[in-house]
Amino acid sequence: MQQDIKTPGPHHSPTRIQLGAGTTFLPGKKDESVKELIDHVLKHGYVILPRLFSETLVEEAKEEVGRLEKAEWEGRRREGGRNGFEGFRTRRVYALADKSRVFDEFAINETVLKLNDYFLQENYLLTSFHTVTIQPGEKEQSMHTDDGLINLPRPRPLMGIGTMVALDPFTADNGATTLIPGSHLWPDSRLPSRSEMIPAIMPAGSMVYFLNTLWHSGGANKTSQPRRSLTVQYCQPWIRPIENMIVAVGWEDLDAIPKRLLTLLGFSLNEFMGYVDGRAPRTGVEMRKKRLVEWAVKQKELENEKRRSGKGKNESKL
Ligand SMILES: O=C(O)CCC(=O)C(=O)O
Repeated sequence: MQQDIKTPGPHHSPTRIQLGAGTTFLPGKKDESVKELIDHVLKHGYVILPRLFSETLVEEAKEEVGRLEKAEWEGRRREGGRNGFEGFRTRRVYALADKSRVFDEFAINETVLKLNDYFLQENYLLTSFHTVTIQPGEKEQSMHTDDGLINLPRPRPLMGIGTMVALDPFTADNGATTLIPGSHLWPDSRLPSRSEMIPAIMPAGSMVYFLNTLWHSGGANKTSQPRRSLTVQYCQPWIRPIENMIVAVGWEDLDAIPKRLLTLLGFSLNEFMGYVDGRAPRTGVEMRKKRLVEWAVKQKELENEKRRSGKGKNESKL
């Protein structure tokens, strides 16, 4: 694999584009088929992609969300998240890429990737992929930008893209994502107010696609039905350590590593950044280890079973 690794060299970057006083980015390839969508995002900071996903896929996804929520939430004392940001009446199933193959299409949709190819730099990454089910009675989430933890002044480089996929229709009453059109252009000195927010009303199967510098929030659910959705978020390719320390280090005996070093290696959180399945990375690693051991035992049993039945066949031939 060595030959695939490029050495750092001079960057022949295109000219950086600045959007108002809020956002800058290096434009990538502009596919003609998404030109109008790109123009909408440049002007408003977001675009709604109506009925991007088929009814069949949406139905399958809703069923799978139901299955995962049942597995993860039944018997829990909490009705929803651990804090106001997660939403006390909002259920999230994290690590979708690990738990099911039903959601894959939502992360690699051609139109979305074409938009990303323009707004993000080559080799961008998936940074968040989970369900967001806003249950009846949930309040509005606090207004935020998804790059809020990155302490750089505006206009600031675009760190990533956020998307919300409506599995149920998003309405003004059921908790549709609310956003402030044009707020990706604002300087740091301008703060958002609720009165400026509009709901991203869209039919099931649609997506709202937005820049990380856009002010938005989950809406309040005033209906009697949950608002089911997925969030798929992408980030710039350089938002990561040079060596992937978490994979580079064997997990067999992490306790042998000094705690301070473990923190530096990334077995730690920055606010909530760095979570694994919504938990601290060490907890995530222990879960994965347990699963690997169970898998290895099962493999061994299957091998033994095969050997036994093979032997049985030979015996019957004799
Ligand atoms: O649920 C939504 O509509 C938005 C959620 C959101 O912005 C977030 O959790 O960061």
